[in-house]
Amino acid sequence: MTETRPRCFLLARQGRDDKEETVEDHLQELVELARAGGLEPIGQARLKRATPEARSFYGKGQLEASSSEGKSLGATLLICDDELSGSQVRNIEKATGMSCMDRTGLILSIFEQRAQTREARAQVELARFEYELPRLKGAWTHLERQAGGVGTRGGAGETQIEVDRRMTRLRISQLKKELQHLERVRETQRQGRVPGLPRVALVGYTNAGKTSILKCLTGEGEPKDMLFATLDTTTRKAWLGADDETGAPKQALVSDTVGFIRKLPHQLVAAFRSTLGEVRTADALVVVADAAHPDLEEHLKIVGATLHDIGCGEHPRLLVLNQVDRLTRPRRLDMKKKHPGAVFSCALTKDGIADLRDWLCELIPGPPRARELEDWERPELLEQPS
Ligand SMILES: Nc1nc2c(ncn2[C@@H]2O[C@H](COP(=O)(O)OP(=O)(O)OP(=O)(O)O)[C@@H](O)[C@H]2O)c(=O)[nH]1
Ligand SMILES: [Mg+2]
Repeated sequence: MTETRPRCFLLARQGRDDKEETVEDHLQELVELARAGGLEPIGQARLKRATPEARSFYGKGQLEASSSEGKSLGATLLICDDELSGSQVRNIEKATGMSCMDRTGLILSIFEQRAQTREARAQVELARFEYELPRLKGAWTHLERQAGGVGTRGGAGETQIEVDRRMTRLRISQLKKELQHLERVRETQRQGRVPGLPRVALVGYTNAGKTSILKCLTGEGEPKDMLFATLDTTTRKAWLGADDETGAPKQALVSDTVGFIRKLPHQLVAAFRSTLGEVRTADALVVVADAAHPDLEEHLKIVGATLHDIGCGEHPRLLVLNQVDRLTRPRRLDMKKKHPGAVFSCALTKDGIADLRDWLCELIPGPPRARELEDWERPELLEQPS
């Protein structure tokens, strides 16, 4: 039996200063996000509009044209690349007779489908409630009425919308408490790790090859051609070589992490505080990027800005330009000029992984260097008490 996925039609606004190809690239990314969310994108439209329209964001005429094209192709859902308010979503649904979801809603639903561990589920649930809280208004306006002070409702005069907001806030504070507890557990685990091993986090745009690099370094990890395949942080020991003099193993703890994306919903960044704690507390970051992606430079900027937002702007880092097997030779040379400090890798053939190992080795502290003792440390110089 073949699985039928709900069909969707994608929309993105092109503002006065937006280039056509940029909006097309963003729509292409939305296609991949929709697929990752279990939907079947069947068409898309770039809607020119200098400024968003307050009621329906894209304007009635353009919406009518797009929705009838979508419906004729069997779509029941509109996915919008732009962030919409709750009332704009409802106005679009009313005007088109189709369901509507914005980019943040779609990313949240991918995370909801993928979250497996208790921590990831709690983080995603928290992000969902934070997203829904300001959108509750209106969803219940038809029910909004004064309610007397008995039962689950609060004091006299609390309206349905107030009850909903109160319940949502209550759940948000429960989830935050649960996450604080899980964060403490994580911190204890972190402290229990082998001391002295450098800790390195693999970070980068989603689908760049972080898990593939983890696999090259540690033999573990399941790469997938899919946005947000990894949600949970996995930490594994990587063997980097043996010390030339002592023969002792050189090792590092490498963490795979959730990918970043353009307009990563701020609710998710906040909710993934604890998971991203692995990045914050790492000794160094390995930024993995898909060198063959047409939007590489934009991806790098987004990764840089996201790292800055989560407080890792100053961490020592190495850029790994991965997937170089998909680059033509001239593009490769071009890129070497542009990013002279980067390691060029192919996770499929393990090309460049030795260079990455070398860099990681430099993070390993050598044996403590002999230093001259200061006077106060030399008992023979201390005056004997008389
Ligand atoms: N051709 C080629 N494909 C690669 C390379 N590295 C990874 N891939 C493929 O790219 C896809 C994504 O790889 P992942 O390692 O899962 O990427 P990720 O960064 O962990 O992605 P998320 O966890 O979804 O954010 C997979 O299909 C990999 O097989 C490479 O060097 N060359
Ligand atoms: Mg991954």
